[in-house]
Amino acid sequence: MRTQVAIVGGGPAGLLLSHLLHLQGIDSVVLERRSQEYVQQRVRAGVLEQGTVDLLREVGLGERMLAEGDVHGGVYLQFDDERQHIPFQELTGRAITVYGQQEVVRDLNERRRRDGGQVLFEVSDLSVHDVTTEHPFVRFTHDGVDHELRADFVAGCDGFHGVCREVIPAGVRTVYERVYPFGWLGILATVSPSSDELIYANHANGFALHSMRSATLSRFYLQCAPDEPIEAWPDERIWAELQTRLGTPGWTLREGPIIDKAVTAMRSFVAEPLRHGRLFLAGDSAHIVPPTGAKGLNLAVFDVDRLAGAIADFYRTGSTTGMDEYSAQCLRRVWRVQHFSWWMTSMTHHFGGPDQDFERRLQRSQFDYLRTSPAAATTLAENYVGLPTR
Ligand code: FAS
Ligand code: PHB
Repeated sequence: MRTQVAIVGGGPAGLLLSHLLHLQGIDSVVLERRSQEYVQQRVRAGVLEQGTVDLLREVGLGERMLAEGDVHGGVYLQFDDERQHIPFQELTGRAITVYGQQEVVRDLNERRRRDGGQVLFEVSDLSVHDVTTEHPFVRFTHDGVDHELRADFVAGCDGFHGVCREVIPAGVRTVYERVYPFGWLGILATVSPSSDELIYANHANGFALHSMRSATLSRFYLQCAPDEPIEAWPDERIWAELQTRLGTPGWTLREGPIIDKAVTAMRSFVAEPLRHGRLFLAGDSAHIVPPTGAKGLNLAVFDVDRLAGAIADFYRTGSTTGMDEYSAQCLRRVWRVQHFSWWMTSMTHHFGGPDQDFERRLQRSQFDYLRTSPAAATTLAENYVGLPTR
């Protein structure tokens, strides 16, 4: 098989890259390990930055997002039972859109199918070769048949647990990592949201987040132990803890059937560089942020927007400038987002340890500063809605 760009991974990064390249008349093949059903039902991100929304609309993927997504002009921060609003729209003129990652992935798959794109699901035994030559290739098995896909470039969009990052030799790759002493219990419930916008709460029992997917589907997260067995969280305990951590006088949290729950570990991770010869990493294959800043998906979109532009330049003009600058350009945004996500996590979670009382006093002061200082609130707002991407 032959193509121009071999894309490993059919998550949001890989599919969007394939679409952006298609719009520039560039061929690609997407190789995905899981089934289409699995990739489209996997509950992950829910918040789209202004820049992500603008890009998806520009490239013809805005129809359902604009019709079904929910535009939020702010977010609530809560310390114990004190809740305050951070008005993004007022402070920055920009907003976020709440629209599930599964929906974005579904729209992308539908559009690739409509445009005759090649997305192969359930591939296995995938390996990447010769990325430091002009003729890289990917070996894989599909429907029991072994294949060799030759390409000009390989895009590693295979997430944190993929194979592409490991292709960059240890001597070339530098890893920066922080693993947090807690995880998130993520819950999906068929009950209408009890808030018009997201609530991030720092309670003495730990962090809690009230998010949503639609007028009938709510999403919640609770700070828990990183390796917490899901059996430790029967539905009654989940609702009791959500009532406690999100509770504030005069406000009621509606309860309903829980249809999905899973525990996610929390880490900050960056692997540098994002390019090795003709292999380019994008999205979670190169960087992971704790989801407190709602940035992972948005960062993946930023990467592939940059990568598609760089590859299109090469085919159009022969220039390698965009490709040569790709890693540095992405890393500038990656580290800004890493800082913001770590800061949001540090401000709202319990780290335990001997000085946790001192830590909590600091968190309290941060909360009060955000309430009283427009400058501080603007810092949070402009990072949360996403700094301009162009
Ligand atoms: P993905 O992991 O989504 O996709 C990689 C794809 O590659 C997968 O489909 C995988 O099956 C495939 N793959 C892996 N190895 C392969 C191989 N060897 N061969 C072929 N295919 C292979 N981000 C936010 O912005 N907001 C949030 O609220 C948020 N919540 C999250 C909740 C959870 C539980 C998790 C885990 C992540 C969350 N994130 C959130 C981050 C998430 O959205 C990621 O940033 C986003 O999925 C990144 O997209 P990709 O880089 O495409 O990686
Ligand atoms: C979500 O809706 O899943 C979500 C929202 C905000 C976050 C993390 C997750 O910070």
